[in-house]
Amino acid sequence: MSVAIITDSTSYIPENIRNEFNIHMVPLSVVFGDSAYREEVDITAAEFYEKVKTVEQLPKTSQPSIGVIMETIEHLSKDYDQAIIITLSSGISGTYQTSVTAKDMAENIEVFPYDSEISCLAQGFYVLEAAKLAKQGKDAETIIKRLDEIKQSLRAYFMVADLSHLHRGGRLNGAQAIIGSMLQVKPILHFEETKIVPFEKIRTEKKAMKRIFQLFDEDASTGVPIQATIIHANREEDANQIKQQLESQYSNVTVIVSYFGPVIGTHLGEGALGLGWYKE
Ligand code: MYR
Repeated sequence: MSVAIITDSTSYIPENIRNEFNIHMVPLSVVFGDSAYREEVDITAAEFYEKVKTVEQLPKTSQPSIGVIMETIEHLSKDYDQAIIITLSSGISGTYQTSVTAKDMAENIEVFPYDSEISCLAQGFYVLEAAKLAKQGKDAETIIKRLDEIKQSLRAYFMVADLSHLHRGGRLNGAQAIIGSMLQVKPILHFEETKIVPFEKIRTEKKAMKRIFQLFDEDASTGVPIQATIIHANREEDANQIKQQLESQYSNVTVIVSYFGPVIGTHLGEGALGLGWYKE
């Protein structure tokens, strides 16, 4: 049984790793005025954070069309029996739902849409594990069982410099009543049942990071091997410093530095930071 692994671009797995692990990618886009840019194809994260400073009207984002997803699947159906499409959370984008439609339309290949219920490299953890297992010859059902196991221990918390981006894009749930006061603070955010909700209201970034490290310590201090990612929106130096700090504090922890690319960056704004991890 040969299984193709497809991800959308928001897992932000660098091209060389995608090529190495035979991972296929369908891009989401950022739209500035009338011009759409497919992230990771037409625009890099660095270019995006530069461009956004120069425009009056903030960009919008769009999911891949059914046509693009079908094209990818049809191409893969020549060489594979099954395909798993691992998408960003269904509560923040229609990409998962479009993959479900693609499953129904696909011929000559069995398609399995998988809702990561998260995004960025935390979603990428599912993709990398799936690619590893597919290479070992495992079938889609076995791979999905393993992804569900990862979901049991996967946790991710993040914070933004300015909540108004998330609020404007309509991707912040459960905060309507306190949104006015929350714009002044740095709440820790996380995903609950596929949607972004505030986890705790904290006044400063320093205290918010301290609390995120405390949450991380609950798992890291047990000594089990942990794969983590620190994700940043144009603040690589801080992210590298956090990686060093965590890896020197815990011998059981490996941290990958990753980034909020153009699509996710549109909704979080520059300066966001997140920490995600799972028990390997
Ligand atoms: C679309 O237009 O379909 C894409 C919408 C993307 C919304 C992104 C909202 C922020 C996600 C934060 C992920 C943090 C993961 C650690």
